[in-house]
Amino acid sequence: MQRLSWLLVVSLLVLAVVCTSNLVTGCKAEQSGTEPGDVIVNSIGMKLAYISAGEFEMGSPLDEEGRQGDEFRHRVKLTRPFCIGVTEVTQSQWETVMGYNRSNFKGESLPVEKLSWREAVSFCEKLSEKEGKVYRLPTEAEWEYACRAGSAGAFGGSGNIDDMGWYEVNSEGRTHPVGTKQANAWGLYDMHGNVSEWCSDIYSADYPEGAVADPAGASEGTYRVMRGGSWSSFARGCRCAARNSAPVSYQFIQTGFRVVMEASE
Ligand SMILES: [Ca+2]
Repeated sequence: MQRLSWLLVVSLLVLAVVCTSNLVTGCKAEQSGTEPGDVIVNSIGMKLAYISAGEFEMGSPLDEEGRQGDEFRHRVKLTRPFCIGVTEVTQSQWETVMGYNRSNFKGESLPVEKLSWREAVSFCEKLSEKEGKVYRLPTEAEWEYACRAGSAGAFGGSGNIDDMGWYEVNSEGRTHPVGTKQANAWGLYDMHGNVSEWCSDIYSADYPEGAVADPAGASEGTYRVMRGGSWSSFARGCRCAARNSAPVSYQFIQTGFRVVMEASE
């Protein structure tokens, strides 16, 4: 009888360990993302989509309408998966982390704007400390990969800028709450228009001539990249491949950002 009791206790212990490890595995998968489309939510309510490593054609074809000379098409490989903000950083999220809000158009769910590249980097550093994860600005290549979400055309998603973004024709001269136009194929909103978005790269008009892996921009220079166009841009400035840049201290009422959280592989 005593042996039976011991067997029962041991069995229950084994069962408990198995159940706990399953829970931990499930929780980890939920937190770090396992496949494209998986969305996690951090402590300030920011949603981030898991993006797999992969390859794509960065830049535009010669016959794309509105094309500029700094969009040389070349093969880019991204060797690491990453999580990227499903939306631009909102004023509510910004204020929670930074304690102030200088945006021109005021509203909790509006994208934060009128912030310098340096301030965007500072936000990422503070958020990293708060969350215990590595947050940073996307590289220009990560940004375009995420914007295209598998599309080779001028615009992601439906391919129609009017469906996808707030820009000069439909914005009525202001920003709009994030996530109110259609998402692209990877569930990301406002990659075209609303606010243009700071990236980490130092801008260079010359892309690499051949295939590259994990490009991170020029090694020297004073201009940082901004992507996606804004509420005040024409359609051509909102294309996946369209590039813009400004010095690190400049603040525009057209420019905000979204974050990348580094993902476990
Ligand atoms: Ca945008």
